[in-house]
Amino acid sequence: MTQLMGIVNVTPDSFSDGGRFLDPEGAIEHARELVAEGADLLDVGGESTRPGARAVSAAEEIERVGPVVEGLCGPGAGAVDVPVSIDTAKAAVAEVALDAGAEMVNDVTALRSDPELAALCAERGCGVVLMHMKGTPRTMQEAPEYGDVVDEVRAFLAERIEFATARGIAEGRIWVDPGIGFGKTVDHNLELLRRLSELRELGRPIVVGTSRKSFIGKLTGREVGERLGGTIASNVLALHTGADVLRVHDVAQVEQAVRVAEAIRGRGSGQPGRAST
Ligand code: HH2
Repeated sequence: MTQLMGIVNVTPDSFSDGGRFLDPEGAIEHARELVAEGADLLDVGGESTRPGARAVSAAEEIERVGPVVEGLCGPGAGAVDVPVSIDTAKAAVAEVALDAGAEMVNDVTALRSDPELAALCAERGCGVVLMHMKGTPRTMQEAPEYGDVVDEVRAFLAERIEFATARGIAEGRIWVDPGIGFGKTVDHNLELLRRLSELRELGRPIVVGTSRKSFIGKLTGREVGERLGGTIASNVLALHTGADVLRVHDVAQVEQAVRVAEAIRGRGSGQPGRAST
């Protein structure tokens, strides 16, 4: 059953919702709405990865996400009953979030930027999302080139799985993600979405994040706030070609689309399932 990962950006500059949920109460309220709409897990992030975004110190990131993860993981009234993932590449941030009750680390650099992060994840036994990115957020959209994009992404993810397991992270805790929009042209993104099933050879659940991304804008001419149709189309097709987890902003709308798509595919009862991280 496809799971929906609701996006909770606690940033001033995320590409689609920067500044909307910068105060902890607002972010917690928004996250609770996403759960009510059908999110199976929440991904809380305190640093934008959009091209050109300002780098944030660990202290600043902790200040943003710490209270939100604490609020969502309880024991207070704001707590949710779905797992919380922390979207960070920094061990210091991940540690605070895991201490507060997060169960998963979503690292868009696939354990390449902070040498401490793999050991922390191994020690805590948390889930880990390993995402493909070519270059860094600052440079990634400068004419990215691949031989065969799917082969390269698959080889990269296979190497990162090996890296993670060699450092003591249980393979069963790892999810992989082709990193839609991270160092890819529109055609690279489309090729990856079309051939997602080839990443199934890795034997790990596949996360896909297309929500409101610029390739949808380039294909449709729509501004970031008007990309729901393209977001739904790309998520429905991603689930058809092999995605297990869809990372989205618009949970209610994508959840409805996923239910119908799954019913047509005959892949489940149409009821969203609970996440197991
Ligand atoms: N995309 C974004 C951030 N984190 N993590 C995974 N695993 N996969 C993704 O595709 C992915 C991700 C970018 O989206 P968003 O969080 O909305 O924007 P920003 O990075 O500007 O906060």
